[in-house]
Amino acid sequence: MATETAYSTTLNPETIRRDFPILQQKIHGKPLIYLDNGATTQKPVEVIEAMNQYYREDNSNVHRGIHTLSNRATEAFEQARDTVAQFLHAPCREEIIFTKGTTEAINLVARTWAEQNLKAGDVILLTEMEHHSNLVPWQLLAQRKGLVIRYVPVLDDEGILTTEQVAEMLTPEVKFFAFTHISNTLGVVNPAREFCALARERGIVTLVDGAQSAGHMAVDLNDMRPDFFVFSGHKTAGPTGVGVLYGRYELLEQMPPFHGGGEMIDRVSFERVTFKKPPHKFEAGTPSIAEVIGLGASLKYLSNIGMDRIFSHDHELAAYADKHLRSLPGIRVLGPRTNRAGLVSFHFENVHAHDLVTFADMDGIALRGGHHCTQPLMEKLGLHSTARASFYLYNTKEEIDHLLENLQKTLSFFAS
Ligand code: C6P
Repeated sequence: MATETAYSTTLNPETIRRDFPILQQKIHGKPLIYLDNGATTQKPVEVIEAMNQYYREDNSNVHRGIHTLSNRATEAFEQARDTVAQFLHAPCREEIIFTKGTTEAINLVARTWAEQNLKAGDVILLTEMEHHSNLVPWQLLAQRKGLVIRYVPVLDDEGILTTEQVAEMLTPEVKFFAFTHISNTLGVVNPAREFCALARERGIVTLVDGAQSAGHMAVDLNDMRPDFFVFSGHKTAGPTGVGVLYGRYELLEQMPPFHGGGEMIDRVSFERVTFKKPPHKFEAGTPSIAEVIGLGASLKYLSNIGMDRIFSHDHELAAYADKHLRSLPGIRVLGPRTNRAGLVSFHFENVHAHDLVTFADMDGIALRGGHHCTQPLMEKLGLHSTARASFYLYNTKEEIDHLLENLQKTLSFFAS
């Protein structure tokens, strides 16, 4: 196997790896090769330290106290909101709502904006490549309210969706269009700006699922102009338990609250309640303070490296893996041949994905195997599961070479 170790980008994964303590370990006696970044990414020292510092020095509740610790915690928490707004190029900081993650953010929109604005017979447009998080909340809502769901079809293993396909399906009955920015199973990057423009021209509200994109490419909401954009902190080198809902302020102002409780109210009497303005209207109760601070630190870390450089690096690794994987006998590789985001899903006729993942683990390699929470897409493609290698800024081509060697060993084992 030829190793083409040079990188066309200026990002040096060998230096970056030093920032990630978890990568310095061995699994089954072999150096850890972490290729499950689509599920969750590893955390740099900066993030661990930021959370550590909060608990060691500033731990207190936010927005409530007048004492010094509470003021410090509130300041750090609200600074993280500024960092998120800057990171996404959001028009204003009040449009950034902290949630538990992508899943909660989508459920928030389903239970508030969509609950209030969609009526029986209205159509929600999704795509066939959506993660269950961007399917199930809409199916639950459709059942409750008599809505119709239509899906932009995935036509082949490459899975590229075109603006022509989308334009054709954005008919007058469609009131809402939700789609993933990057498919977690195919690695397709959808043209979010173009899809949002098509919907906007027709007065259709959009939600972009940025779970796989926010940590991997430059996102400019001023340019993309979605109505809602969501992502999870744990996939952007940040902690679990925190995510973001960006919502256009005009919509947020009109939406009813999601959860009721402390923090989100203006005044409460025994008879009635009035609410704070966004974003606080949607942040009931004590938030995940350390996690929000950790998220801010992760976005600063990524920004300092440069999102365009990270995307190029991820893409280069995925293109390298794609090219070499395709030379393995009996393999079926999903996703586009060009412009692939940093992940590759693949399937072998005679070896189950769970066996591939188990054998990879024996060599210290972390892959994901299964349906990747995209069961309808799998069914459409006639598959039950695939193995998936997903890359990030600390991964190297040498690691992919190890994966290829490991897969060859596994194939030989099952062939004998
Ligand atoms: N995909 C994967 O291994 P949460 O769990 O809320 O942080 O993210 C959900 C989610 C939503 N949309 C997309 C496109 C996603 O990829 C994910 C999470 C992980 O692919 C876990 S199934």
